[in-house]
Amino acid sequence: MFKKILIANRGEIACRIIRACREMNIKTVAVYSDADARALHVRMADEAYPIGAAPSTESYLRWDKIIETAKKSGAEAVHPGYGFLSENAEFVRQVTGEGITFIGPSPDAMDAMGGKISARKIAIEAGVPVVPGTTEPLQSFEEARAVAASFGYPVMLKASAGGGGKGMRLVENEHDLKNALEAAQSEAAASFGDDAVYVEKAIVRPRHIEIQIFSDKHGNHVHLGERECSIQRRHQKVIEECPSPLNDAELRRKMGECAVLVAKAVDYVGAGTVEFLVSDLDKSFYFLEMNTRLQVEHPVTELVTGIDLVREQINVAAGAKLSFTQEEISWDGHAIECRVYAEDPDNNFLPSPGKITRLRLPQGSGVRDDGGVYEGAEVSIYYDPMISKFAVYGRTRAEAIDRMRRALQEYEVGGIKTTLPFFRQIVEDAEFIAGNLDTGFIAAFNERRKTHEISETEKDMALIAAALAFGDAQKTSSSETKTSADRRISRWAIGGKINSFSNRF
Ligand code: MV4
Repeated sequence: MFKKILIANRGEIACRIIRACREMNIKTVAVYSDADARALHVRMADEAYPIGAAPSTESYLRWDKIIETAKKSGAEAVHPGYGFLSENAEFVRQVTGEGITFIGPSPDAMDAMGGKISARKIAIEAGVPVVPGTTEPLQSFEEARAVAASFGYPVMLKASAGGGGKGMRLVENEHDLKNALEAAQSEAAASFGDDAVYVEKAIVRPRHIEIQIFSDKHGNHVHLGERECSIQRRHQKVIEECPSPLNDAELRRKMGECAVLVAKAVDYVGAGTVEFLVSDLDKSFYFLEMNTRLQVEHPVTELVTGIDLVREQINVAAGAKLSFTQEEISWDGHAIECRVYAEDPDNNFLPSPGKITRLRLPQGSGVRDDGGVYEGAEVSIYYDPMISKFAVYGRTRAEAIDRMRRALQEYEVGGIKTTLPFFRQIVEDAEFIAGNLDTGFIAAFNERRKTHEISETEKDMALIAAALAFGDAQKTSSSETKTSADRRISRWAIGGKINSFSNRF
């Protein structure tokens, strides 16, 4: 077993990994940029080394400096976390070339799953369902028209060089195809310098459901169930849950088996996630891509299965067999994670960097906060604005939602704006509570929010009109008498509403 591990990351995930190492009595080495000199992960690690200036390209992406630090500190292994170099096959080759263990899959598995087209081909060969579509770029409008007609509308145009939804176009009928194709090609050329576009059958009301898999170096591959990740904003996950509200054991088994087939096909080692699109209409599911790293949202799987995924990563990297068999894995209860971003939900989620002047974390039963900040810490502009994520756990989804509501009442962050108020609205939303989630949830929620605000404003205006009319009536008909209590109550009630109205504008 390793005696010392270097964490090639920052923020909450670096802190999370350090905690697992501490529990395993493994020394930790942190690396940090100039902007992170006083960061929490630097304080928590046993040793910390500066590796460069604030921009990631001069620090957290500088694998030469990271490897140099690993050698200088005597770290026997490197944990990449997520993002940065976590899916960089060349980095893995450099690390292992120095006789240092990379805590994750092989570079070949990363390369195999790194490209959308190669990943799709592997899934097809493994017998895993993929979205009906062409993998080769369209050569003409005529070809696009013929292929779209063969799938039937709606279809989805996608940029071959794209990802994360960029360059995607939903086409409802043949009449819209030509313009949509030209728009998709020009956007792809502008965004990726490559105008190649392919077409797929569009999955209507898709859910994003992903399967956690785990493999060891002895050929064992298991799945740890699903995570519902449909609540996304601009293809960025916001709230994740385990299990999916679909909560269908047969669907979990089938998707889990498919995810394991993909892991086997690339001789996977370590923690990985296979993403699927699931139709909310008929629960058909389709392979999207595989992430060859630990994911931000891994805590909801840990809470429901009781397995510490980071501990398992370290054990597997050190050569141990998986500490569980597929049959030993069970799912109990329900977990929901909210990602706390330093963004202003009332200003189009613009980043809100600055000093955290107040931080009160939720505590008590069923609450877990994976944070990377502290009161007084600076949130900088250089890195992903997610400052922490908290997860709640309950025996049922309803209990977890009650706990999420309570935790949000306790959670306070001062000095910067965060997405907390946004979660406080979502947790009251009937569609969210009912588990009616698909990838269009946030767009629909924002519409509901707008109409709700309008109806609230209309109510306020009606109250103001009534107050003014009441005032006039009082002047003209002094003969009418109202008990003082009535008058006080009505004035107070109306006055209060007016105040709330005026406060809002
Ligand atoms: C789709 C789709 C519907 N049909 N493909 C968005 C980015 C990338 N992950 C794939 N995406 C989609 N591909 C077909 N054939 C709907 C989406 C999609 C989506 C998928 C997952 C999570 C959020 C999403 C938001 C919008 C669209």
